[in-house]
Amino acid sequence: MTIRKILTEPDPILRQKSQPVDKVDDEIRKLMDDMLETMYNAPGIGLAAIQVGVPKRIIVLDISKDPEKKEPMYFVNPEVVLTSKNDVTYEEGCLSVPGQFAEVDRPDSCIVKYLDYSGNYKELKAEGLLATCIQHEIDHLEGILFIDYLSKLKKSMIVKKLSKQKKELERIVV
Ligand code: GNR
Ligand code: NI
Repeated sequence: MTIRKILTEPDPILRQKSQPVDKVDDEIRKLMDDMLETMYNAPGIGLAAIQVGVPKRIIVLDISKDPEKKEPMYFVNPEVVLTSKNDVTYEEGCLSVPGQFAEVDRPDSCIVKYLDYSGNYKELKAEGLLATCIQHEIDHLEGILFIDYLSKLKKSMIVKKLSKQKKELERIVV
């Protein structure tokens, strides 16, 4: 397993729409293993393939509170088939928007269909943090970041800050 580099805003790759996977084979499983290791290393509770620069419809999650007890979840070609009418507000963060957090409203539960690590068809009813995370990750597959839901002013302040940080880093690295 390999830790891959996580792309950060503003990076145009993060705005690409990811393409469906046609077969869950060993190459896809290798990618999912790398994504999981990259996510644990960050650390984060979810990761979409596009965050490591791969425009495929794949997400990994682990929302278990105990870092000793790993509960990895893999979703290939995930699709929300139903969302509840009730919204819930969570303070969201994103590994591609480092150090920035903001409240976002999303449906508090949803039903998702997807292919698992073995390529088998599954359906899952997600609630609470899991529902929020799955929706956050599926947004990545459409090129959407949580900052897109904030006011223009809040979003532009965050993007400005991140651009500045990137430029400063480049100056040090190069
Ligand atoms: O690690 C993460 N935490 C998080 C917290 C609240 C809502 C969503 C998330 S997902 C994020 C990891 C990430 O960027 N996934 O795309
Ligand atoms: Ni994210």
